[in-house]
Amino acid sequence: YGSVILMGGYHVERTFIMIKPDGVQRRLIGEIISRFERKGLKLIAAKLLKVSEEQARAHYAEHAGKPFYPSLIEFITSGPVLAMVWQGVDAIQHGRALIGKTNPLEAAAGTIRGDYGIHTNRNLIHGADSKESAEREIAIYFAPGELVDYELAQHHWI
Ligand code: IDP
Repeated sequence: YGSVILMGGYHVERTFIMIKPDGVQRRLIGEIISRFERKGLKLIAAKLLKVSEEQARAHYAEHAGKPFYPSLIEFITSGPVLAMVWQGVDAIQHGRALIGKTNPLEAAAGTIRGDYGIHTNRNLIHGADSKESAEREIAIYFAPGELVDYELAQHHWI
């Protein structure tokens, strides 16, 4: 019954997180995953893949027509990425907080972009910014059966 008390009134969410091609090339996968693990979020899906043109356009549809859109599509399809789904209480907001602001110049030290990023075009990682985007983005990269349902032994302590 502990989980009922601890989780009462909180929102258990799923968020979509992607380590972009620069994060993979710079071998920051382990460092980045470890920050999400230590935070208390639970990894429920992960896939190393090359993003297709079609996936890239679906993912970044809201930016179509903006000056940086062509280079964004070119960059995100340029090499392997690590697509992930993380679950936990307020996972979407916690993910965004771990990642930091879009422009690494404005991202606080201690965030992933603040610690490892230099430029907006190479900001290492993507994180969904709302429940709607999270669901939409998860569906672009994962089939429903690829999300793994399990309980961590630590569950009651986080
Ligand atoms: P987010 O990744 O922090 O959610 P969004 O505004 O959704 O930021 O933009 C998606 C991605 O597009 C950014 O992570 C960044 O790589 C790129 N981007 C956003 N704004 C600019 C810009 O003004 N110049 C160049 N690239 C940009």
